[in-house]
Amino acid sequence: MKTIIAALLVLPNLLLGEMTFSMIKPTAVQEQKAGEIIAQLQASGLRVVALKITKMTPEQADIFYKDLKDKPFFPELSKMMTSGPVVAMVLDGDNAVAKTRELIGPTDPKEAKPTTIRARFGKSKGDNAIHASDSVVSAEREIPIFFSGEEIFLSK
Ligand code: DAT
Ligand code: MG
Repeated sequence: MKTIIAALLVLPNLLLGEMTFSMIKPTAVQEQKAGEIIAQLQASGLRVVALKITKMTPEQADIFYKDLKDKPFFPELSKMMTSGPVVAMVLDGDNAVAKTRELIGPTDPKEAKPTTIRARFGKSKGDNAIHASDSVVSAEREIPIFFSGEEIFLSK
């Protein structure tokens, strides 16, 4: 019985791989950098399985950044994230969460390796070109804020 339950838990991961949520922020979208950023993600083997251009509402920003609501920079962050369209996506692949975090670099572009997306396209600690989920649990929370199941295309 235990073996069957374990197999059922492992099976979706074998079939689907790991998914993460990523979002290109308004300044990078405005500067027409979305194509280059997505190309860099795909070049590392991540698969784009959902994609949309959309504008976040302040209510969505409250939900999305719920853990940062009490931070002094939250009002500025919300204003920036709702200032123009974002490009939201779901990425699928082996270790998609850690791989995407590695590719984007640390929060502050000034501290990021030159080849990372934040070093290449980020302006500042807040306006840092791209978001990516920091864990599988975060990805599972963030993906449904932007995508319904029908908008995610996992078949190979
Ligand atoms: P990350 O996006 O690297 O996961 P985070 O989750 O700590 O970083 O914060 C979410 C976003 O909030 C981050 O991309 C930019 C903004 N932010 C974080 N710390 C900040 C700070 N000290 N000043 C301004 N903006 C900040
Ligand atoms: Mg984060």
